[in-house]
Amino acid sequence: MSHRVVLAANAGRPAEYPADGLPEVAFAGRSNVGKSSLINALLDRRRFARTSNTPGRTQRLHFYRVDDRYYLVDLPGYGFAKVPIEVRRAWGPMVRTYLSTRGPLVGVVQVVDLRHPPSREDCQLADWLAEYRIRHWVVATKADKISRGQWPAHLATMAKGLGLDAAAAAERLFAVSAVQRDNIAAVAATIAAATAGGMPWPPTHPQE
Ligand SMILES: Nc1nc2c(ncn2[C@@H]2O[C@H](COP(=O)(O)OP(=O)(O)OP(=O)(O)O)[C@@H](O)[C@H]2O)c(=O)[nH]1
Ligand SMILES: [Mg+2]
Repeated sequence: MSHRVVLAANAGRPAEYPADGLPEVAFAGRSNVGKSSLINALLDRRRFARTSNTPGRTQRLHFYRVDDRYYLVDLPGYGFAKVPIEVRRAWGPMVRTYLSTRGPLVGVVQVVDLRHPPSREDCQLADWLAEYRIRHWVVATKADKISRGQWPAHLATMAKGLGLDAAAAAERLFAVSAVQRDNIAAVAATIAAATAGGMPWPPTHPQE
């Protein structure tokens, strides 16, 4: 299915965010982890959200309006040593301001690398999302880079590191490949349900 996608805003501060009140889902994670590639895969676009081999390319909040129904927001990445220090300093306030104040935000997709255990910053982001009581999915990407047989063990490490119990992991943790499109449809369906208001939050099972 082809979506109508518009880059509606490239924002640094709240005054620059869209003001039409459409629901939105944001994508957060380490620089170069594959956030923009995941957004492109979800939108079925090859190069809509800008991807690159240069870490830290996405340094503002990019609001993509989809079918005039909701936004996907590409947040700046964190924690890459090659990103200039002034960019790294700006990241925390920019993202925290967004997460703590954004009314139309219905959930955050935390993008992590399936190959590696979560970093300290990944855990910090998960903590912030819990603190702000924001709906939270974990998408472990680049799954094509390890064999399928290794996925369950890597997913278990990810769940444990980010404090997801078995029920939460079953519901909210996905292994995907943006390149091979593994599980992209499942993530797209989850986002569609959330932006249509069809999912209760907090989830019904107790959280750790
Ligand atoms: N093999 C493989 N490579 C991927 C996948 N997703 C992204 N990549 C590659 O990872 C690199 C970074 O991808 P981006 O989507 O630009 O990452 P990002 O998180 O948006 O990075 P910043 O904007 O710098 O924060 C690119 O070279 C992508 O082609 C995937 O699922 N599989
Ligand atoms: Mg990007």
